[in-house]
Amino acid sequence: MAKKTLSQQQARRIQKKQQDVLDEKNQEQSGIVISQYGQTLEIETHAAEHRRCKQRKNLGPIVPGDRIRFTGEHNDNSVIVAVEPRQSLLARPDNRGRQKAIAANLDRIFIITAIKPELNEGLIDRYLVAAESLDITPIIVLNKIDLANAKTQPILRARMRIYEQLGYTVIYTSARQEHGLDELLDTLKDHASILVGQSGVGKSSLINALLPEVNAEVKEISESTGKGMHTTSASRLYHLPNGGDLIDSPGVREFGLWEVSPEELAEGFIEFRPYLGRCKFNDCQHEGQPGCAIQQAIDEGKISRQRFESYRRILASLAG
Ligand SMILES: Nc1nc2c(ncn2[C@@H]2O[C@H](COP(=O)(O)OP(=O)(O)O)[C@@H](O)[C@H]2O)c(=O)[nH]1
Ligand SMILES: [Mg+2]
Ligand SMILES: [Zn+2]
Repeated sequence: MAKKTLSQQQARRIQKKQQDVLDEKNQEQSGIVISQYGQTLEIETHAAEHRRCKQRKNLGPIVPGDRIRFTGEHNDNSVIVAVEPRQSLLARPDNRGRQKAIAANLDRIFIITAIKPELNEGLIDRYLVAAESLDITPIIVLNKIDLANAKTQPILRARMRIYEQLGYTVIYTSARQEHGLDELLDTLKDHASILVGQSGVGKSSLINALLPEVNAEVKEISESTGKGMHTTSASRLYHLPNGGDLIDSPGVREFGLWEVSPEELAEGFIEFRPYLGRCKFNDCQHEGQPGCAIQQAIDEGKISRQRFESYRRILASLAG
């Protein structure tokens, strides 16, 4: 059989195609995704210019915080052609239970708590587990410190000490009295962060205090329930005045526990880590089984009972 050879015309066509690919590569620029509205993405170019882009097919979801490469010169011809590998990806189940990407490349999760609605360690522990399972550094914020008085202040500090002793940073703020905001800004500086926490703790108020341009909707706490209402709109990446980025994602702010396995849950209690895998039985449930290393650590005061009880409660809720 005659060997198949390329006609000169075919060869020229292939050469041209290769040249087109090269040209396109040379025209590629890098940018960061600011926001996403359906098929359209708003990106920021290296020159800090904002641009509307389409995305090439098969790139999958592209979300705020994504580092991307794009081609084109203006809003009408710009196309995202590649997404850089992500350091982290925050996702949550949508109403059909499928994982929906929310934000990329976050490296800090600020867990916002308050004095009203009442401080709830169980919720803090859930958020800590979620952050630890994503390998994103959690920071705990106790907001509305203006509501504390000489009597309650030391009690609150003592309750937060358990977290400080675990090595977590705790920041005391008042969005209302603009207290602790400099410390908050310092901790946000040079990081990509998101604020999470129960409805009504003051997330929107803090975002407004940090980023006046955002104008997040502050909801009056309903008198009867002590809780705020939910609002949702698109997530967006903001640059903080002192450096660092804050991704504001109203839908995810109130989001509780990302899906974790029982193993991830135990790993998410960082003080358990040295003892995991050291129980006598491989399948130890840490519920009074003989030779339980976790139980021994509790008895020796190395793991607090409060945290262990919290672990048990979350474990029970996962099974349900
Ligand atoms: N006393 C006090 N109230 C605050 C503070 N921050 C927010 N609030 C109030 O708490 C309520 C809920 O605030 P919001 O920012 O909407 O909470 P979000 O649901 O977490 O976004 C509003 O009535 C705010 O005015 C604070 O530092 N001190
Ligand atoms: Mg809010
Ligand atoms: Zn055990």
